[in-house]
Amino acid sequence: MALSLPSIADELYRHQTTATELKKLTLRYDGLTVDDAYEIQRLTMQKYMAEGARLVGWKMGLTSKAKQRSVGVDEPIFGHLLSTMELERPVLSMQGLIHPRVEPEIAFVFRSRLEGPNVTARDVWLATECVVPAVEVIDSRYENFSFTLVDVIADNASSARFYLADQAYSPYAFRLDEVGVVMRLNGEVAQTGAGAAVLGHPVRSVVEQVRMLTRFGAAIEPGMVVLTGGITEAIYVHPGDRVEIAFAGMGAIELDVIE
Ligand code: 0L1
Ligand code: MG
Repeated sequence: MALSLPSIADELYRHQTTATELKKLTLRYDGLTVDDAYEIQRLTMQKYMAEGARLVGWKMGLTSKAKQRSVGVDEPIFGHLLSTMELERPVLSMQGLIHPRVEPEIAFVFRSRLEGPNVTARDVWLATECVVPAVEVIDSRYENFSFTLVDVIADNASSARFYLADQAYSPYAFRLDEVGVVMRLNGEVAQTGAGAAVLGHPVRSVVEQVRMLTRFGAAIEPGMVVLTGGITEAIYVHPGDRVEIAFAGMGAIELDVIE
């Protein structure tokens, strides 16, 4: 089929806003590149922003070796975080979602701008206001949660919802690579992990985020949040579920899933 990035963005927007699955783009369009996929992502997000959503930050995806292996890549991807994706309370409604999964993450919140190809971990620490335990809800719009790299980038890296815990911490309070996480589903341990699953250390994820944004002429702006990537595998959730995520030394998030 002939390639028209705006019409592919229209299609994805329609499926995202109606919570309906679609067939992988790469099965239907020849020659889609990673750059095309980021352009489709950008065009799709512009539609939400034209409707009043605000860009509040960025998310890194495919930051663990396990996830990279599952998609057959060796580098991460990024997506947009919009104001409409943020949960004010730790309650996840299934409305507007297809087959959501949740994963624990560490979020960084920034006080100053970060841009450029040569940003270092030290620059990131100096620009960081605080770090916050977070949960990301991913919800691929593709059938069976199955996609290639290009598909998932076009679909805004599967972003759906996110929640930041009430308590923020100094970025110097803990070794974030050593923060252990236990995720329970309805009282049973479902996943365990440590911050080091995120590119070795979550700060590396922010460095990588800035490097990738620079390639696309974007930056981390003051006040923005960055979700650095899943500390464990994501788990499927259904109405009635309760997910408890304990971040060692950083408190816990209890997320209730409703219809
Ligand atoms: O946040 C993530 O790592 C998800 C990136 C996209 C892959 C997926 O949907 O599992
Ligand atoms: Mg994630």
